[in-house]
Amino acid sequence: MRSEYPLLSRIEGPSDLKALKTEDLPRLAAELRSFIITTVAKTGGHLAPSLGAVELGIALHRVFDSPTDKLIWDVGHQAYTHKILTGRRQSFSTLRQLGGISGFPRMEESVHDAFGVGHASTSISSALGCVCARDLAGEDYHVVAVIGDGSLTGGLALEGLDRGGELGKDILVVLNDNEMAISPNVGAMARYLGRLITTPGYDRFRSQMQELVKNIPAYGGTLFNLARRFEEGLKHMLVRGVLFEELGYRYLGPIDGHDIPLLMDTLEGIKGLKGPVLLHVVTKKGKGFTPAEQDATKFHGLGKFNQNTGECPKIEGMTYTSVFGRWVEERGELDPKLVVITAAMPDGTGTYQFGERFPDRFYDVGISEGHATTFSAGLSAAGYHPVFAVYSTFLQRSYDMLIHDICLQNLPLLLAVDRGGLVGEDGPTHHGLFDLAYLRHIPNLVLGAPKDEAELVAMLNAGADFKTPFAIRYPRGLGEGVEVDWKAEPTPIGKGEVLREGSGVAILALGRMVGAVLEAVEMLASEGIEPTVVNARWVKPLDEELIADLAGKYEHLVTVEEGTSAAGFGSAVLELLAERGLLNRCRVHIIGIPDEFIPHGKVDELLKMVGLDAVGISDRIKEIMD
Ligand SMILES: Cc1ncc(C[n+]2csc(CCOP(=O)(O)OP(=O)(O)O)c2C)c(N)n1
Repeated sequence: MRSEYPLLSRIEGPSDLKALKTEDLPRLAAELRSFIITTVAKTGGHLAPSLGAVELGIALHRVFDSPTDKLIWDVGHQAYTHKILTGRRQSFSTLRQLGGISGFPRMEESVHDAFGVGHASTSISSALGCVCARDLAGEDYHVVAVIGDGSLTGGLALEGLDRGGELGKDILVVLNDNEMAISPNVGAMARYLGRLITTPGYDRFRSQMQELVKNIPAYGGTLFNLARRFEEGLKHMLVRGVLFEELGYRYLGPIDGHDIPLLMDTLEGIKGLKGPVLLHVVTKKGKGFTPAEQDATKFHGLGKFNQNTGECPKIEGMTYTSVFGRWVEERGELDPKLVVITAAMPDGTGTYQFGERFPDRFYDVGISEGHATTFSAGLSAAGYHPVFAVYSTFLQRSYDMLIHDICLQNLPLLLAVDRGGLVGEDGPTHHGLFDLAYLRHIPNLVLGAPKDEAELVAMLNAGADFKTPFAIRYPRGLGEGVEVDWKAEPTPIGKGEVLREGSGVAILALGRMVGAVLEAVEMLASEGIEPTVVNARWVKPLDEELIADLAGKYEHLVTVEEGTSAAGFGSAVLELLAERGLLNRCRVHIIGIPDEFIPHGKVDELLKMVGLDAVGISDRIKEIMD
């Protein structure tokens, strides 16, 4: 630790924090900010959320006794201060790197990470579970859920809030309100929170009114009583946090979330209270780093950047996301019924420009993937053409809605499933590895994965006639650099593409694995192995005739996919061949993601680790041919 962090360098755990003088804590906050900025500039990470929660992290660890008291961070992208104060200062430089510490709290990483996170809106429910376990066991400790205003709009958070109010047990919910999700927060709850911050205080109003009526001599008493009744009605309009109060929480705040003494005093006071408490703190996302304060969306989560200017390295070429974004914009021009839905990810899914151009046909519904899916179903049932753009990992939240509200009713929609496959540094909470498995068995759904960005457009064109539920999954990051024809003929549904004829072994590859397989095949040439290579394109419907034909001709059929080996594309091939009685002639080998959670790291490193890079694939084929 360099001497520029004289206070921080003394902190190996919460007890060292407690040993500091209170008046030194603002200086510690400044050191933490500088340390976070310097590190994240090199590693990438969730900068703006964490800069906004520095004082909150300090105050919580000063007042509560982690790990006995449980601090549960929602999403966990704002928890860098918590990590640094709980023994991970020295390893912080390994943030999000392969083998290094995670960007999110993880129970296996530290006893201070009371719950593992990455997806939004889980904190209140998991905290309530801890609360009930504590009470059942007759133990005595505090449980605190820290949730952002964006995450509070998620249905799961509202369910947790509801249960917490009903149970009436001791729990503290700290609402970290910076008026932002990744983009500006949306929804009626966000509007309500905004009013709490800006409306004049109810308490002040009440005392002013009492003073007023008491000073009228003859009628003072009657008026006072009348006023009290009037007040009950007014309370609903003016009392701060009445929504939370009515749900059963004692609402405190809003208070300045950057004022450490105020935070500490308030938290100390809350420790003595019984029942559910909601403390509303107001923070500034990106606090202390001007570029992040000015553009909190860009600095929400990012790769390396210049810590002096905030500039990020330029990306050359188009990403799959940007190709989809441009396609949907062009299609919106041609199809007046096309509507686009995002769940709090207009930038991440590339739909932002569509929203700018067609605001009437664009819905950012906040962190509510389940709602987004059923909302799309409603739009579809009423004759519109919904395109729901969503990350694979977050679509997991919509599983029942996909079955019950979309596919069972056979309602046409286009699901643009972004971030399918390994996503890199965000790690296991964010990899999109389960989608092929959780989508392919749903009746009526068409499911494809393009080999490159040109095929993405052709597949989108195939889904754009809105005849059936239609999902296209594509990876994070740059495309393959091929030219895109925006008017491409629709990819024929259920038809694979033979890319190369060989002998002995046929490889069916899906999505960006096609490129890796073609590279592997080049390596195999020197070994005298000449596989046939097929771009499978569709997981559902499969190109049954092509696959059956290959099974008749080749001794080995290898499937390669960037998704779980269990229940994915390879399994579909295996099921088909078993059903047709073709497995006695041909052996099927499934290359995919093993039955384990894949850690964080660079995508290339992870692909190598799981054997899905060209070398790994060619080694497997060699083994098979031996
Ligand atoms: C279920 C789910 N949907 C979407 C996301 C992506 N996401 C990560 S953080 C975030 C915004 C969270 O906003 P808020 O809770 O207010 O925290 P802040 O970043 O403002 O501190 C979103 C949409 C997610 N992590 N989980």
